[in-house]
Amino acid sequence: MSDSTYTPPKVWQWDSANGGKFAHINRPISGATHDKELPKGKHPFQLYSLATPNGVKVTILFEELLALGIVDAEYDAFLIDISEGDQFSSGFVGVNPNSKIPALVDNSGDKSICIFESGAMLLHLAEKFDAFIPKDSAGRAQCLSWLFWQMGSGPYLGGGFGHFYAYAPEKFEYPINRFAMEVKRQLDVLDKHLANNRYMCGDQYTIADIAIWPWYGALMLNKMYEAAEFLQVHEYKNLSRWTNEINEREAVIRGRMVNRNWGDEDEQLPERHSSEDFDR
Ligand SMILES: N[C@@H](CCC(=O)N[C@@H](CS)C(=O)NCC(=O)O)C(=O)O
Repeated sequence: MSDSTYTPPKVWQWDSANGGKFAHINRPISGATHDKELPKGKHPFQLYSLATPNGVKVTILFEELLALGIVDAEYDAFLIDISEGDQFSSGFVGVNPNSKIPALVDNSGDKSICIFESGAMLLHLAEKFDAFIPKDSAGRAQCLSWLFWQMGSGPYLGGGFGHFYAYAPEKFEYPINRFAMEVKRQLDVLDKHLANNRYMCGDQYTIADIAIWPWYGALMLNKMYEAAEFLQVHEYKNLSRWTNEINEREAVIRGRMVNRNWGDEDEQLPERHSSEDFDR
């Protein structure tokens, strides 16, 4: 059953050569590795990000707000290449001491506000523009429950399942089994909920959908870890219906492109400074 003969030493040691695909950027210490200011554009919001699922949540919300005609939600999106260590610049760490994309600066008021954690950004923007969040307290509580569900559950999919299934230097049965079990359970939670709800909060499309779709929708569409067959995602019919509906939204198509610097050329927009950038 066990693949491993590893016996932990009394004291953990940092072995920088043994961390899998991201070994070269992972460190057991926080803080900046080099001095570099962040670039700044002209819009009220400055986003520093990459088109991973956590980054895409925020660009989808910006594009949805702009699609509603909310021009005050204009933003500049600068590329942070995490494989190059851009998240460890002094400028980035100044906005997000946790050195992870996305990081956002809201310059729309008298004072600049720095925000880190994608869920905090979704809530900040939804409240600021009074959009994509239910107004009644029961609906709002439901929306926040699913938003925080995603923030708590996503790491089992990404850091757990995804890491051991796709990125670890070797395939180990124990962690792949453990996290595949948990991810299947999560998919079933979503599927059962969506059997009776068009979106996560009933008929209203909200930041809960915007948080969940980039992770679980991408998995359903086989755009994540190439794990659709392994996890038999076609079994989750309601989740599949929801995934496909959101996948067709114009703002979602745009949001997925922003800060993407890999894959199909016509699906990439590494930096975004205007709606016209999508037409070039
Ligand atoms: N809980 C955070 C997670 C952010 C996160 O894990 N970002 C990853 C990319 S998806 C990252 O920047 N990794 C770089 C690193 O770990 O050095 C959020 O939702 O904002």
